Amino acid sequence: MKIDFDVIVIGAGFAGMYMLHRLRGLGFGCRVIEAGSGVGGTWYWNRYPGARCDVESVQYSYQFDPRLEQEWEWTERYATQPEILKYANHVADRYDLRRDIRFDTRVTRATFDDKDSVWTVETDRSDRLVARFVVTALGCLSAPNTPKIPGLADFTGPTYHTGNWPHEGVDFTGKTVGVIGTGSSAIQSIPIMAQQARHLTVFQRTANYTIPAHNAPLDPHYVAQVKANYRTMRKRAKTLPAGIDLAINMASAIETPAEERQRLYQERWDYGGLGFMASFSDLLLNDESNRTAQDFVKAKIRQIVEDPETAKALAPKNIIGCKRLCVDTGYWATFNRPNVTLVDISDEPIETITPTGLRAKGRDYTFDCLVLATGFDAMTGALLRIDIRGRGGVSLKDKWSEGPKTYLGLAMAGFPKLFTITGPGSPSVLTNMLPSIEQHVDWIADCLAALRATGATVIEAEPRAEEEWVGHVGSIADNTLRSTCSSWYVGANIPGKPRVFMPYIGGLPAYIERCEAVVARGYEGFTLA
Ligand code: NA7
Repeated sequence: MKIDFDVIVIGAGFAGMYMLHRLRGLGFGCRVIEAGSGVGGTWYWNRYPGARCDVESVQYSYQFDPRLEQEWEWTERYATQPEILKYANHVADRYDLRRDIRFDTRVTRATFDDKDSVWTVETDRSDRLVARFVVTALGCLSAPNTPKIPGLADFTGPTYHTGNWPHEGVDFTGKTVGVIGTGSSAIQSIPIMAQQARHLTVFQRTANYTIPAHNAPLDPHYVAQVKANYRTMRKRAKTLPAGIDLAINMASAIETPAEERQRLYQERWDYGGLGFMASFSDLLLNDESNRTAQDFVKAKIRQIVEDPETAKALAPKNIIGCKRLCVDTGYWATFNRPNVTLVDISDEPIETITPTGLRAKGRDYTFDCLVLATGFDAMTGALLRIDIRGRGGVSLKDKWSEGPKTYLGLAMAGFPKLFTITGPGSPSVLTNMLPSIEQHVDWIADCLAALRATGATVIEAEPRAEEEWVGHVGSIADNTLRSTCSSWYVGANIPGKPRVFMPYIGGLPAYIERCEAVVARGYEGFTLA
């Protein structure tokens, strides 16, 4: 059988780009297939106004090449989507990656051939490529969720999804706009859309927590200091659960005297960002502790939002940090604007989209443009959009009918020679994605090099190892409050999706240790042939 490539990588976001770079360095013949017209993945598609990373720019970057670290200049504490996309393009140019990436091409099917032990990858451009190995680099939040609200196709104005935003941008000046959703994408974009629109109506199903970003241009002295100490900072970050270098207060919230607790929350609030959840170490372990953080933020909402009814509706009812915490610039204060209306739809779903707006709770709302800030079919959606068939023609869809099953989020029993970068069952979305991506890519690259060195041509996760890992991922998730609410972490945002806590919550250090131990024990839990 003619083999086209040693490895086919699906996706040219940060994961696919670094995978290509590593494989090339090892002398493997590699092709990356990418649906978009450019690199960047998430940052290629999510071009909605205000899109930023919620991890600070100096940390949300590659660390594999110190020269890249030193030469790239981030301009703001939290990088904007255009700046991150520029960085991705810079990386593509700097390492001459594009010549091995096939753009504007979507993989539709990947089939394992039991006899020849190869994968055939098919695309929407009628390619049929044969590879020894396949690596998926599809991103965790890359299959946009368009809810099946009746009448959606009847809306006569433009409809935009935050996860697939027009490249030329959208100017809402003078328009009336309806926004469905109050997740991170909505929380980032609403303040900006509100400045442009004649009127903005926000339809909120679940009120969400957000912490101010206090974003600002980066101080050159701070940047110089980071650059001088990059190795130390990166190393320290890898010893912390989220792979982000930030100070975690190991005290318990509930055991800290109220006044001191308040002072610490205020300090974190003033500093801004996701580090708020590190105010105390038990916020996601203890209900009572969590409530103290909820109360702090709810008091802030009441202080900022002038209309008591709106403030009440904006106050989240969930555990803080159960759904992913958001980071904003002026979100709550936006609801003080006369041109912004909040509609609470928590008790009744939207009845229908109409040609001129939507109907909810028996009332008609009209607007010129509709924005769906309705998120993603997270973690599994992008994989399941591809018809992936393993041994004996078994489909991934069938294998995962009760929820995703992987070994380390890296590989699956029955799907030999297929690796998933930041797949379900890995720390992925609970960590800084960049170091997690690099760790996975390095693990996979080293594995392929080790197989080549030993003459092995097949690697496959063993069912027992997979089962044990899935059990472990589930049981540690059950120990935290994070698995208790209806979030995309558990697939609750997608009707009919099995409710399983998908990422590994044990933290990056424990995960890395486990991955390294697996290698040290001769790829324990894998069958090599
Ligand atoms: P999210 O966080 O999944 O938010 C989607 C929002 O859309 C959320 O408020 C949903 O309400 C709402 N939604 C979804 N479907 C509906 C329907 N049918 N009716 C009303 N409201 C709906 O996605 P984002 O894009 O904001 O952020 C994703 C991640 O990207 C984020 O966590 C960061 O990591 C970056 P719900 O909460 O499900 O009730």
